[in-house]
Amino acid sequence: MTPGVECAGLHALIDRLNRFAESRFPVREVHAFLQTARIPLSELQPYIFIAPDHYTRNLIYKCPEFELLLVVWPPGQGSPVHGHEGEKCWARVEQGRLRFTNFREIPEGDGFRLQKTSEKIGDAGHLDGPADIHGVDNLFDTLALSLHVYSHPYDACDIYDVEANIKTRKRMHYDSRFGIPE
Ligand code: CSS
Ligand code: FE2
Repeated sequence: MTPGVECAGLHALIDRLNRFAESRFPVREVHAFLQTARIPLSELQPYIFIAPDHYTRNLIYKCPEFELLLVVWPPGQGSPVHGHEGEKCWARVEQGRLRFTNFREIPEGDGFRLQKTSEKIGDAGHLDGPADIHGVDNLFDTLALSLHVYSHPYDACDIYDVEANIKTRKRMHYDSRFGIPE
């Protein structure tokens, strides 16, 4: 194994995440681990479901404490700006490149406005998070894959209209679960 690489393979990753769950996902340790863990693309292959007109959410593992997803981003596709419900959320680019744009809510009158706080383009190996309010897009001409750890699992989030400064609730669904399309 390459020096500094802590685990190689989905099975070992999930084992380790289950151990982190016992200590409620300590952010620094989990972050450091996710920066070094490597998953062969061949192990992600069963979870790659491509829809030309939206990104797909593909569940790899789920327990009460966390879920692990592979998100598949065709060229030109992205997420709306969304919140992460105060959860601990990481996304790691496994293939291709993604843009991560972070925002925060600034109270204004009875409502809020969104302020952009940072923007980063990540290549394979880039780890984003823990995320709060952000948008993710694939601006590039190759398929991008990212591995997401959410603690705890969540199935609804706020979607922001950045121009109008409003947010709405959106329920999320999986495009596939455990390698089987929905
Ligand atoms: N949070 C989005 C992907 S961008 S991190 C989702 O789970 O659909
Ligand atoms: Fe997100």
